[in-house]
Amino acid sequence: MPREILNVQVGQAGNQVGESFWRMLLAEHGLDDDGMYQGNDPLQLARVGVYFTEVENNGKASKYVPRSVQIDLEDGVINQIRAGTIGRLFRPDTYITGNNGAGNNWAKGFYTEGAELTDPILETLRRQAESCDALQGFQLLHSLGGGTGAGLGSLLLSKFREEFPDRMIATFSIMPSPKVSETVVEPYNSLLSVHQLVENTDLTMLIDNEALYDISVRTLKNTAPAFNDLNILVSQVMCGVSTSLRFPGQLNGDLRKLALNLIPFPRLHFLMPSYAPFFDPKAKAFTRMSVPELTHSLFDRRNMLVACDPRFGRYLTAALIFRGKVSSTEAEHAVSDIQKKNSSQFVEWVPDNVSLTLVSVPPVGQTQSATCLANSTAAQELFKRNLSQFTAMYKRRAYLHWYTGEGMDTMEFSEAESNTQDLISEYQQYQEATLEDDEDEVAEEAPEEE
Ligand SMILES: Nc1nc2c(ncn2[C@@H]2O[C@H](COP(=O)(O)OP(=O)(O)OP(=O)(O)O)[C@@H](O)[C@H]2O)c(=O)[nH]1
Ligand SMILES: [Mg+2]
Repeated sequence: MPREILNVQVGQAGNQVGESFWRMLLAEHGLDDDGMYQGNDPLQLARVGVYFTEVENNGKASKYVPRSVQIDLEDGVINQIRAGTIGRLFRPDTYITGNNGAGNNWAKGFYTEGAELTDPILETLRRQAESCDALQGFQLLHSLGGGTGAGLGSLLLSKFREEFPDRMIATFSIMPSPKVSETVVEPYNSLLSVHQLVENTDLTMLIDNEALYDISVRTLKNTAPAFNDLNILVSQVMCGVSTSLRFPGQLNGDLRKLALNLIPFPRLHFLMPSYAPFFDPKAKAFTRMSVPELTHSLFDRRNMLVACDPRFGRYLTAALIFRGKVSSTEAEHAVSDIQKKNSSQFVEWVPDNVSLTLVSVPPVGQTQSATCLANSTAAQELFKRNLSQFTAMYKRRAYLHWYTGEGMDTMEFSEAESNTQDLISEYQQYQEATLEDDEDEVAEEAPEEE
């Protein structure tokens, strides 16, 4: 019996990414837009219950309904989804909207407009959770740059912790980039969110709009990507990441096992995904990649969903998921080859820190793919980028009145700033830590003689 995940999508980005993700999940599990099974591979249904609830249909074939709640403080995006081709797929009572929006203001999402909506949201979530056999946890989709996904999203995470302390909490969190959006207060909203994510999630998959934009322009040759283009990339990666949860496999079969392998220190639970192959759909000569090529791409910054260079950090851990016909010996060789050739990039004090999962079901329309979730100290680059943009405005107290006007204390800004500084130094500390640290201490006590 697969253990269920409850998806919660909040705000514009959360809901738009969510819509794209659900479309791809339908295709992967052989379901049509009404949730009816049309597939031809029993593996598609073996663990479909992780994300879908099977509903009896008056003696006819079952219908599969997403286990999901769609939330926004304004109703535009949600109305579009509801009126779209998969709008009827979701339970009608799982759409929850407010009227006023949060207008890019984190404080409105967390303290005022959003806080007013938490009771009906939690009521709906409780109902969904109670109808599960064994809920493994929550998956929240949101951007960190706005007011709703970031502010209300953060508030909800703290409520999940309170109400469901023994469930896993994972997020797919979209970091803002000036290449994609021009709103000045985004660094405030995202840093305030990071401050919350450090405390209240078990796993955060970082998705960086800057990286999505670069992949679209450089690799996919799309010079003016729209949100929908970026979101297809995100859902490819979300499907890749969740492959081991959704299909039978040996390793990392649920969120807790995934976290156990990937998170050596509780605060450092920010994972950078990478994916291969990304390719220009219009390029004729798209050739099949070999397993070593696929593996290599996963460690290449151009395939990473976060604009960080892994060569400037070290991998604490990583989980690789190959899909399609991939030989396990070939994959193991490719991975150990990379680790040997780049040994300085992997901390040596976590032996076997790269895990491998193989799933025979490829993504729809492809023969193979590979996804990596990396816990790399290079993630500090992303937090540094956010922190420097935040600090530039915060030291002049720019735009603060919008936040204090909602009852927020500026102390919280200072706390978010110092919590992020701490996070960055923790990454740095483990980046520098070596196996010899202890031996040095021993050596000091008893100096070796030449
Ligand atoms: N990748 C991606 N990013 C998005 C999308 N929509 C918005 N964003 C980014 O998300 C940030 C803005 O957050 P939104 O999700 O629009 O805001 P919200 O959560 O609805 O909050 P408010 O509208 O402020 O109440 C900016 O950084 C945008 O670039 C989307 O569909 N995909
Ligand atoms: Mg919005």
